[in-house]
Formats: sequence, C-alpha cells, structure tokens
Amino acid sequence: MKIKSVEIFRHDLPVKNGPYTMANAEVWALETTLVKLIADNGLVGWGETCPVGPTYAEAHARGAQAALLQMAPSLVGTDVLPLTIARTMHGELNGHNYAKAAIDIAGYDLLGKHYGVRVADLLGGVANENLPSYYATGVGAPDEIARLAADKCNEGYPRLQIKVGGRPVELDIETIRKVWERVSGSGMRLAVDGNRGWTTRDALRVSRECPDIPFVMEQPCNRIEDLAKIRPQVQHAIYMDESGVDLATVIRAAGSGLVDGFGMKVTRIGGLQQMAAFRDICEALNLPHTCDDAWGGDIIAAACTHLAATVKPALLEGVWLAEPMIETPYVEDGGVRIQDGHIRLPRRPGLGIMPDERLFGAPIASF
Ligand code: 0XW
Ligand code: MG
Repeated sequence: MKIKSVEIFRHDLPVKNGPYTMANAEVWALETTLVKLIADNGLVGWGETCPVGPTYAEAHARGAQAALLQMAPSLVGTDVLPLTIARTMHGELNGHNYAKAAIDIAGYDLLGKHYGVRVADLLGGVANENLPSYYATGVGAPDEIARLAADKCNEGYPRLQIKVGGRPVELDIETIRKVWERVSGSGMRLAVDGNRGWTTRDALRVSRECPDIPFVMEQPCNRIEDLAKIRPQVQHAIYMDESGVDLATVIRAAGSGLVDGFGMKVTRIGGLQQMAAFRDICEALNLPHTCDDAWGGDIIAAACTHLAATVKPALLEGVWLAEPMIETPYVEDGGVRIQDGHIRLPRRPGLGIMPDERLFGAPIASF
C-alpha cells in the first residue's frame, strides 16, 4: 500500500468555558491541523497536530502547516510503513517532530484499516481497554481549584494535575494545600504542573513547605539544568514534560536518573512510532508516564488512547484529553470520550474514528 495523495486541513477549536490558563499561556481557541492520507487502494488515514498556543512549547500551528507543505510532496508514492515514512520526512526536513507526528498518526490509521486491526495492536497489543484519564485544572484561585478537585474526584478521575506558576508562589502553595484537604484519603493521585513557570527557588520552597503532600512535581522549571539543580534537594518525585523534546533527551534524562517519570506528548516526540519506543524505554527503567498531547480533537484523542492501551498498566499515569474543553467535536458518534474519569479504547480498525471532513472546509493544500 502506497500513499497516493496528501491533503492538509486547518480547523478551529474554541475552548469551551475558556480561557484555559497555564503558567505561560492563556488560550481561548486553538488552531488544529489535520492530515488526510489517501492510499493507492482507496483507504483513508487521518492525523492531527495541535499546539496549545504559541508559548507552551516550541511549536506553532502555522509552523506545523509550513512543515507539512515542505514534506508532503516527498510522501506521495511512499510505502505506508512507519519507519519508511519517518525516514522520508527526515530526508526533507530537520526536526519539527510535532508536524511529522500528524503524518505518522495518519499512516498508522491507514495501516490498521488495511490489516483490519486497531492501531493499539499495531503498537504491540492491548493491555487495557478502559484507560484512566486525569483532569488538569487551570491556574486559578485556591478555593476554586479545591472545589473543582473535589468535583473531579467525585466524577471518578483517579488523578488530578494542578496547574501552578506564573504568580506568587504562596498562592500555589495555598492551592496545593486546599486541594489536598479535599482529596486526601480518596486515593486520588496528584501532579503539580509548573509548566516551566517556577524558578528553582520556587520549586525548592514548595517542596520544603509541602513535605506531607505526595504530589509529583511536573516540569517545575524551564530548563533541564534547572531540574538537575533542584533534583538532589527536593522531597518530591520529578517528572519531565516540556523538556522531553525527543527520544535522545528522554534516554539521557531517564538513564541518568534525572527524573522519576514523564508527562509525554505524542506529537512532541514525533508520533506513535517514536512514542512506542519511549514507552519501551520507560518500561525497561520502570518509569511511569502519561500518554497525552498538548491539545487536539478526536484524532489526537484516539492516537493517545491507542498508545495508552499498550502501556503496562502499572506505569500508565493517565491519558489527558482536551475533549471536555472542545466546543464542537468533529466526530459525531464513536468519538473518544471521557466517562467517569476513564476512556474506552475505540473498537474499530485503525484509530477507530472517522472525522466529518465537511466541517474542515477545503484543504489548504493537496499533493
Ligand atoms: C495538561 N496538559 C496535558 C494539557 C495542556 O496542554 C498542558 C498539558 C501539560 O501537562 O503540560
Ligand atoms: Mg505538563
């Protein structure tokens, strides 16, 4: 099976009850980029990439589109095989993992449909059909976030990620304490995500002042060197998120004992093929991790869920989806949804979802 044509679409995803607030970003609407691969046998595969605004990571919606325009012509005529596709893309463009990921995901969707199996089976096999999600709060007032935390606990979420940073650290400490007062004893697991927004001084203070609260500190500071600096001084486990930009960085961080786990994004690492390698590295070193993305619609949600289904359950921290904040899904039924804090793996072959492409309008480019 070879790629016959590539179509690229642009689609707006307004944030339901927006804005969504993080230490370094406030987003009201996201622009997602969709890729449709059409094979020479008539099958169609879909991929997506959607940075959560321009300041979260070194990724930009229009940058993804420019990168895809650069790579797409070379993909026409290529075999639909993940490594072949990846190497063809590397031959056209250095870096830009988050754009390459959209093609990689679409390739897996095609392959699954071709062989009549789910993407999770192509990625190694399903370990769990009902995946734990986690709820990520925005950065907000301590009482408000504590109330939200209690609600999400009652809804059945097994894990919460509290957003902090970008404001006086005292407010972050108060938020963490108030959340813990509401959820301790419930079995709820906690991550505190600084999204690069704390200084090392702030991170050290939070850890020192909250020794009794068993949270994981996710990407508290901006640089890998900052994580190394606080590592010997904090009491809390440290997870890397934004700094984990590729497999080489993951191998260094995991192998040197810099971190205790990862928040990992499918598109940041380059797609499902790279994400499967990441999963295996983590399993070899017994490191827990999430399987999610920075944002995206049903295609991204499905891609994250298929990969998560293959992760050793004890190491899966959870799957975050933008789904609760998507105003209008582009898959009408059979989309990937969170219920009682969990996500059911789609049953159909490939990613198991079919977007309604009429919603996307005409492609911005076709090859
Ligand atoms: C909670 N997320 C998965 C969604 C936002 O894009 C940020 C991200 C994270 O963990 O940093
Ligand atoms: Mg994070």
